[in-house]
Amino acid sequence: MKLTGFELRWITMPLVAPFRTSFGTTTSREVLLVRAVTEDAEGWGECVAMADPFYSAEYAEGAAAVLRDHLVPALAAAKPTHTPAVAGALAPVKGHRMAKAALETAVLDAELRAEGRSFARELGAVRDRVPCGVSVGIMESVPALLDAVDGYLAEGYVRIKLKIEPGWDVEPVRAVRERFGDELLLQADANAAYALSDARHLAALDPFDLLLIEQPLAEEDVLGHADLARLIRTPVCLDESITSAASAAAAIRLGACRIVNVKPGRVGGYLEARRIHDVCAAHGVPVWCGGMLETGLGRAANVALAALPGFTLPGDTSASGRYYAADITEPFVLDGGHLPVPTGPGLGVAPDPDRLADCTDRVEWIAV
Ligand code: NPG
Repeated sequence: MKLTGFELRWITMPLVAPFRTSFGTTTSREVLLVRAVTEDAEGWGECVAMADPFYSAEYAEGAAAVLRDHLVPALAAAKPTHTPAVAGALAPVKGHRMAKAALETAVLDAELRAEGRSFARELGAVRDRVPCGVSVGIMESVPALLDAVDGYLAEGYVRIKLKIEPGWDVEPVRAVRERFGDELLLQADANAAYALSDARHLAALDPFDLLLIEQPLAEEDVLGHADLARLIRTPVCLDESITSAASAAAAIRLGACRIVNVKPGRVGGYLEARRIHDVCAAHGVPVWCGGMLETGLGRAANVALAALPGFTLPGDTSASGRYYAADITEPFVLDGGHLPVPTGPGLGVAPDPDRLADCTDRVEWIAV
């Protein structure tokens, strides 16, 4: 593998409907894409950083800056001959895992495309399709929420995740449970909107048999999650707090989570995501694949990861149409509540050139 250069590409994708979480409302996804060009192939990585630093400290313009000024130069100097060497070359740069993940994914995609191997095979996938859940944003009213959930269930989604925040938690969860019954796989995601002093209030979710409550407390508050886990019956799942395999191992040992949401972009890439899967599997901790409103590029890699054996819960790997009227790749379409795991070389999908041109705001080339 000989690197020629990297393209940073900013695209804007309007959402089919606004998506509200405890940290804000998104109406349009601004995505930073990285294209790696080698002598033999090209590959794509999608940076999951949002436009603003409200979900995490990282944000898209910051990711672009660290890629341009630090990460790409570090890679150019290290001249890695294969992808597993990339993380080591980038390690002197602290943090910036979303930027690192995009870079490593682009290099991995190029390497696998050149060798004719798929992401799924490389990561160790054991399934050819994965069951899909859907994340349902905070709504104006409970009737509007029930209509939205009804629509997603009609499309075939096998699990519903409700975004919650103080003032929008017990009532919507109760309404969905009562309307759709005990069989529905249901979970809630707080995106760090609560404090440990809310434990009694969160215990009011216990009767609704949620699969899990995701990231109720702040990202840094792993001990708080361990305390909370002793005060509520709903299993605690960590998202934002899990930044690496080491942090996953520590959280499990502390009793801070019984389930882990693995987001490759948040942890520095698919190879680290696989290590988190391995750590969790060794401890009997189920994992599932999270989502960050990815385009078809990021979705393809997530679906491949979700096909690993320890991913025993449905992920936020929804169809392209959940967020985008027109994806930049062939759309991922739900089939009986599942998405097919791509089998072609690399990610197994590629952007449609016209569609990509239509949504591109800016392109920058960095030779190495
Ligand atoms: O289906 O891609 C998806 C999105 C699922 O709810 C989802 N993601 O906190 O997990 C999350 C949330 C999120 C969205 C986080 C956007 C950050 C940005």
